[in-house]
Amino acid sequence: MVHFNKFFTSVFLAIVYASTTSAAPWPANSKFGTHRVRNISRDVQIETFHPASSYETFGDGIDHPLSKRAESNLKDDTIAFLESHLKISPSTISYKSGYTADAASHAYVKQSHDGIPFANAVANVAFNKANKVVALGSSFITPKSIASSKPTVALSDAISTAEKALNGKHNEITPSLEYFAKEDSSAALTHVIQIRNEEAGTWFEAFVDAHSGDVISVTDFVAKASYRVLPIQKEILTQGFETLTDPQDTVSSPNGWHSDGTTSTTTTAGNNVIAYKGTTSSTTSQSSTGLNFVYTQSPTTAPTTTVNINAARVNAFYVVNSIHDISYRYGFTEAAFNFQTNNFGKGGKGNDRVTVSVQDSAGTDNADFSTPPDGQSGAMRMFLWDLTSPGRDGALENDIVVHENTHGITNRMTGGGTGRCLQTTEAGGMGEGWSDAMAEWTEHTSATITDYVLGQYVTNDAAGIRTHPYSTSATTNPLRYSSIKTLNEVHNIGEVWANLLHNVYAALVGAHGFSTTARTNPNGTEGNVVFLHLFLDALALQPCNPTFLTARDAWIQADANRYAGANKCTLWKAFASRGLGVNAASHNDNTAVPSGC
Ligand SMILES: *[C@@H]1O[C@H](CO)[C@@H](O)[C@H](O)[C@H]1NC(C)=O
Ligand SMILES: *[C@@H]1O[C@H](CO)[C@@H](O)[C@H](O)[C@H]1NC(C)=O
Ligand SMILES: [Ca+2]
Ligand SMILES: [Zn+2]
Repeated sequence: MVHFNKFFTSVFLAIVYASTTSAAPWPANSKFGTHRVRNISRDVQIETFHPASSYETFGDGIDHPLSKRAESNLKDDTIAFLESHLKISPSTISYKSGYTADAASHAYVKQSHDGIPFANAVANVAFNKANKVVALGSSFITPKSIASSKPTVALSDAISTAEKALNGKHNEITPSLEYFAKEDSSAALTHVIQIRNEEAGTWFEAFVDAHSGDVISVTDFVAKASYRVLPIQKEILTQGFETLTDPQDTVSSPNGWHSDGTTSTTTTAGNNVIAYKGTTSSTTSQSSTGLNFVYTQSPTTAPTTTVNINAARVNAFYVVNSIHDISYRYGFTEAAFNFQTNNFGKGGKGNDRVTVSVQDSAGTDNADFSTPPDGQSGAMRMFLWDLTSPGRDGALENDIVVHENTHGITNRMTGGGTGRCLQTTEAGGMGEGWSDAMAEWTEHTSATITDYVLGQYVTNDAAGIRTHPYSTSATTNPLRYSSIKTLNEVHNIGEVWANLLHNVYAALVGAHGFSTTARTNPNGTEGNVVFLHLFLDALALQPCNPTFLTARDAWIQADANRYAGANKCTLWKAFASRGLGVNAASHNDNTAVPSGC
């Protein structure tokens, strides 16, 4: 559901806000799991609706109607299970995608009518290695009314409406026709059209009602960073540069970082990533033959000097490739909708390597990442920071690059590669949290759990860009599940989730120790290995637009699938320690753990 609140003067603006807040008898946080309010431009505000996902997890698993078949078939098994479990006709389901990973198989399904899929009424089913059903997330609806499947508004008219409403241009992606479940339980038929404005840094998917011509919802593919900056000049040391030889992991990147199997380069462009400035032809070339990219950054000169631009492109190329390789080892593969030009016949859609625009001129003191669906490149933009003299380059702060890159992982792995499943306020907030948690994971070097701070280099501030360090101390970081009630901005909500995950990480490393080879060896039993497995496994298991509660349940189920529940109590205790215990609900804390823990 969309409200276009046009406010042309600040007086009118105040009225609009006053009326929307006073009209609602419930607190703002009650809508975090199903809605999101976005400011499209200065005078347009949109509130979108996403049907709540129900979520069931089944521990060791339950049977489905085709369990007894000798040969399992993910698609058939999924349809048969949904038909029997949800008591629905197979004609109302369309299978979208699925894949088999090492701990579970995942299938993503859409509700459909007259052969036309629903955009936002989706389900995901997971099977364990014994071919039993272990999780079902579903936002299927029982529509009160369904619009005719024959559009009466022409696509060209829908495109101009969307371009005007979202202040951008339709891109080259062919629009689709999809049903859209509305808040009043009716189903609208919509033209789905991508609208982009590179200058303004926006990239939307508009749902234009194919009978009324109204824009009724949007997907926002951009996860914006918004950093709390403190313009205080303090002396902190930048971490020293090193020249690494052959950092690529050839299990994850079989042709290395500079070849897609057909074309080889000697620049910061390859199968997983292209790092450039201004235009994609402006990459960094090797500094000497043999793929050497040795450009020594000069901290005393402006980031825009040639050597510093090269250092930035090389560092961003290195970090994004490294995250590709690490996350690949833990399950973000071609079939799981990752970002690669060539998928080497291993499933998923290719031609979607990450594009990294360093020193992008569209902004300062920030960065962002857009995640369109599988088959379209993820787009990272790194900006310069102007809080110091000379300024600093976000592409040289690894935790910011990792944070942005992780938006691509979470948006692709949740809901089966659509880029549509972290759209509510609560799910978007967790998106920020996972990004911080991944940045933290990459920076740990031993079993000692230290507090974690993000963004100190660009701000030149030891306190970094978040309100608190992530910490096992509730004094250092008092954030709990219930803190969400008074927060309404995704990065602030994300801090609650990242701090929960920091405590989960500490508990797992406390129980199982630390592996120094975790980045390339996912087979270890150590706590940091276990943490990253559960992190990625849970993304694929959780429902579209997860809440803190369903995301937690997905971690518990991920542990059941991969480790037979060996970490169940460790996980519950860590979640419960910050209010996300078994009886937590509606952003109210609970510290209970299951009996036996
Ligand atoms: C949208 O803009 C209004 C007015 O500038 C501001 O008060 C509000 O916090 C913004 N909301 C979001 C979600 O950014
Ligand atoms: C991890 O285990 C798998 C399956 O046994 C094996 O193929 C792979 O080589 C192992 N990886 C490492 C890095 O030891
Ligand atoms: Ca892909
Ligand atoms: Zn972010």
